[in-house]
Amino acid sequence: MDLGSALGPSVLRGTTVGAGNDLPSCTGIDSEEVALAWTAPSSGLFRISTCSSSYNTTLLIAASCGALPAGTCANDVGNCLHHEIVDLSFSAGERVVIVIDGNNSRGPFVLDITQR
Ligand SMILES: [Ca+2]
Ligand SMILES: [Ca+2]
Repeated sequence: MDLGSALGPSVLRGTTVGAGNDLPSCTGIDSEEVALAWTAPSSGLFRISTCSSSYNTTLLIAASCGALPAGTCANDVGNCLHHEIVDLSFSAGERVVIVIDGNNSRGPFVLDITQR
């Protein structure tokens, strides 16, 4: 799925249940995941968060699908229990892949992408 340059809290709600386990989780024990493309609308610092999700998420942000599993990996990062809060700088028009995976866990997720 391509999110375009969408921004905001709850930019995408979904579930990893039934999404298939096609990509390795960057930490812990692997689970089903959802992979998204996103393009930075402007240059600057952005916060990518699964803080409002309902299971033990992991986040992997990579330059492309071909680059996986290399990328910025987060599990229980950002003082949000088992969810993730990651701040990254992007250039305007930079396209990245966001993988919402789980640490031996799957369920409903809420993805927030906000500019800092
Ligand atoms: Ca996975
Ligand atoms: Ca986690």
